[in-house]
Amino acid sequence: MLHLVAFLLHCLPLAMGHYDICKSWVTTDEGPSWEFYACQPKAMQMKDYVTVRVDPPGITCGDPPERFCTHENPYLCSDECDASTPDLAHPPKLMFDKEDEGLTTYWQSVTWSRYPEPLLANITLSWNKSIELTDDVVVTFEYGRPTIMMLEKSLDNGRTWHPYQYYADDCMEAFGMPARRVRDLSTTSANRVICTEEYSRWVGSKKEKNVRLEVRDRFAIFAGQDLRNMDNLYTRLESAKGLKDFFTVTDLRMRLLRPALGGTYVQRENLYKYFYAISNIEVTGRCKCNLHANLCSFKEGSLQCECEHNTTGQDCGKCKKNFRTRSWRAGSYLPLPNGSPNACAAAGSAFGNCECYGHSNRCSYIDFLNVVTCVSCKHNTRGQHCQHCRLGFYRNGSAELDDENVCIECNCNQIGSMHDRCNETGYCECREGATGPKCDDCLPNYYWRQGCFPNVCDEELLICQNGGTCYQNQRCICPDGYKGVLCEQSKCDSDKACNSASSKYLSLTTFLFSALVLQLGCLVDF
Ligand SMILES: *[C@@H]1O[C@H](CO)[C@@H](O)[C@H](O)[C@H]1NC(C)=O
Ligand SMILES: *[C@@H]1O[C@H](CO)[C@@H](O)[C@H](O)[C@H]1NC(C)=O
Ligand SMILES: *[C@@H]1O[C@H](CO)[C@@H](O)[C@H](O)[C@H]1NC(C)=O
Ligand SMILES: *[C@@H]1O[C@H](CO)[C@@H](O)[C@H](O)[C@H]1NC(C)=O
Ligand SMILES: *[C@@H]1O[C@H](CO)[C@@H](O)[C@H](O)[C@H]1NC(C)=O
Ligand SMILES: [Ca+2]
Repeated sequence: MLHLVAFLLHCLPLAMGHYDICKSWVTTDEGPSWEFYACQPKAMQMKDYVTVRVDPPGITCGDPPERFCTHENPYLCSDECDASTPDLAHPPKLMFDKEDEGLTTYWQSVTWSRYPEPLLANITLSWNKSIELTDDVVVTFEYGRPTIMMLEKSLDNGRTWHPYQYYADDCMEAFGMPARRVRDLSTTSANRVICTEEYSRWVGSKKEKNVRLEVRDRFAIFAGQDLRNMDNLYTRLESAKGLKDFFTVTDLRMRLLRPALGGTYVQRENLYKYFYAISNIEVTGRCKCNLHANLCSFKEGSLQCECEHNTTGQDCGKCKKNFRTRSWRAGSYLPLPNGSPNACAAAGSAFGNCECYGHSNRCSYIDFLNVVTCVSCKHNTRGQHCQHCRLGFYRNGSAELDDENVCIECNCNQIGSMHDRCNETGYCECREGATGPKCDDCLPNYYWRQGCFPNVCDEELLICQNGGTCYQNQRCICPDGYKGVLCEQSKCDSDKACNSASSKYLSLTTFLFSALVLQLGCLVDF
């Protein structure tokens, strides 16, 4: 018996916080049943599942063939890179291959023949799947590490990018940032993006080849050296905002900004020794499955969580059909040691038949109506089952009823529309003169000015007269001497004291005309 206790005591800490099983068959007082736990897949070598892209095109050496030499042997430039000869080619895939013992294989860039134009290269690693880093990212450079580079990450399959870490032999000069070390970060700054000088200084190309993103050292801030106190790390990952996301990526991008210089300034007369060469990129991580899967498989070219807890999706990010009584939630590492599965529940399992399509976690019984109804419908839904859209929203035709995007805001133009409701296809009800789905346009012959107003003037029917010009359909700008909405009225007709230039001219013509009439009158008289 004592032995058994000792055995259990010994084993318990090991079993703690592993999160490696999603469920187990247990016997309780009410008979045997499944018990569910938060679970996650094992960490893997993620380089086996990566697709790589090297930019710009033509940055890989060997096409055309090119000579190069090393910082150690700068005057023996007899090495050759030739893409058409397998032994002399250095394609990108050699950053991820399994190397035979003693044989280093590497991707290599062209040399810096265009100096002083910078030698820039991007290496983008994509997984088409969110993964959580569990160990350092280690990039191995042959022939010296870059003197300036940076690492970027994406969380949305490459749509947006964020800096991850900066590397330079002089951080202030290269990036305007003070040099920091991850070891000096504290619990409140564990997810800070830093610039480090540790991996960029010249120490000889054979001595130190690796550039790291220190994931372990950041974990150690919480879990201690040797990562003994993982429970504390898991607790922090749940509670510290942004910490989990810091270690999550779908893509990584290395931006190589300046190659190794051999510890001195650039020697223009021998540019054959400046280039990048990477023999290995180690990325250790696990599929992000939101603690709903302990297996992740590679299917049809993509990683995919094998979801449990009645969840589904590439990251187990939603509930399976017919299991959407509650909103989906990620599993939690807490409480220790087994966490909470936060499983999706079948319709009808909680409150009779009250389906809320995943827009509410709560139902309530309304006594006098004798109905069960969903409470606090989210995602802009309303109704007994959260099956309608709130006022001012309309149904998204391409979304299922249990989709978070099921209701789309009407977005009616406040001035152009009668109210902020819209019909089932998103059309708002417009005030007179306004048009367009959102009533933010004007009908022909109307102009927009805090609403639609009928044109005062235009180029067709309501043309400004007497040389007037139409200002934004709002009014005619009349020349001197004319007035009226369309400048149709001469000021002289009503105003006896015409003293502008044009009215003088007019009076002159009137005078001449009268004189002519007088003369004609004389002629007729004869
Ligand atoms: C590398 O990627 C960045 C964006 O992350 C882009 O601005 C830059 O132009 C790229 N450089 C090359 C050489 O393709
Ligand atoms: C990315 O993964 C999704 C989901 O597995 C898949 O449908 C899609 O085809 C993949 N895209 C690429 C470019 O591999
Ligand atoms: C998921 O649904 C199945 C029925 O299809 C049920 O047997 C199982 O217990 C459910 N799992 C969880 C975690 O709720
Ligand atoms: C409608 O729903 C689909 C599916 O979820 C979503 O991709 C799309 O963005 C939604 N449309 C709008 C306008 O929100
Ligand atoms: C919504 O209103 C627009 C414009 O009045 C109309 O074309 C459309 O058919 C209406 N949709 C529905 C579902 O009534
Ligand atoms: Ca290699």
